[in-house]
Amino acid sequence: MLKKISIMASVLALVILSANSVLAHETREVETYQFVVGFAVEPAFEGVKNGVSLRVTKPADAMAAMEHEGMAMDVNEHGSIFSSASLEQNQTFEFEVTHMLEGMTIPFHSHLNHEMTGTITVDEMDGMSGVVEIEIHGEEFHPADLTVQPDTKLVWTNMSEVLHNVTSGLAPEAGHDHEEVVEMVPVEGLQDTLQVEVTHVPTDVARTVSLRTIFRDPGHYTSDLIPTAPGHYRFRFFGTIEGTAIDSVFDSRSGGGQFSDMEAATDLFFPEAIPSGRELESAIRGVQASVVQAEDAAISADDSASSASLLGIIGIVLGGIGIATGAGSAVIAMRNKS
Ligand SMILES: [Cu+2]
Repeated sequence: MLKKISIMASVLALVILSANSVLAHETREVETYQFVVGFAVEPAFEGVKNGVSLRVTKPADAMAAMEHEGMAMDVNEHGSIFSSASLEQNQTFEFEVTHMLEGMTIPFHSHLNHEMTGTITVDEMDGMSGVVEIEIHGEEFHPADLTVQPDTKLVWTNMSEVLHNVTSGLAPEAGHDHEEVVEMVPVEGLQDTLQVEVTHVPTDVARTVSLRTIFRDPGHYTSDLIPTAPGHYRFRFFGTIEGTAIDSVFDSRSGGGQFSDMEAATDLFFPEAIPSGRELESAIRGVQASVVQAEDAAISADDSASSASLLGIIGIVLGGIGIATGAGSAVIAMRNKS
């Protein structure tokens, strides 16, 4: 299993490396699940509709997946029917022969010594039943080739001092390291059990949003969001998956994580720069402050002439607010259209 996971990890690493330039998402094991996390749209720019993207998969239990999907079973495939942990001396591994295997011959081997092989032929009419013991010695299985009926329980016991394992399928030819790809299946229904807290880290503003499914993309979830400030974002997923408690934090790049930071949109505007919401807000605040100053000045002014000119200034300033607000609505309207 450890080997499987490490192979899976290296396969994933390859996939991630090769896709890195396109998709800067972080892939991580969370409990027994695999999370792929990032912004729904990357590169991510402030002011543009985006969201949290979460994909959750888990390793397919080979048998369960086959029963579920009625797929053809390849008993020769490495580990497709069973694969034990490494067995120390006197440790055992059990496998109960199911009716699905009727009529098949399942090869098996010790994954730690590919020279050691055997076969299980399943025959309803002619074969051993009950509990069948197989001893693992230094160089071979005793017995190596057996015929059993469905419902027979096979028990392998490692009699030697050497670590052994029992894996179904054909051992790859000596000298060839076999490749294993663990099939991953989507985990569905998480919109009901998992939430995400989105934090804009520089301002420490957080909001918890629910996840929604994506049409025809099972196991992939998103939340709709228009990020309005650039920089480091943090996604914290919490809740449960299939009864397992989850609380997992993912940071964007500048926080040491692997998915894209939110980038300022300034450089993309053409031909006119559109101020961002936060820029408009601070501009309006500045104008408001000027109005207050002007009012104070008007109140303290003695002669009516200067009052009049100050009132004129207030008028200009108020006009400025009108323009800024209008621009803000225009920006919002434009962004809604896109
Ligand atoms: Cu093997």
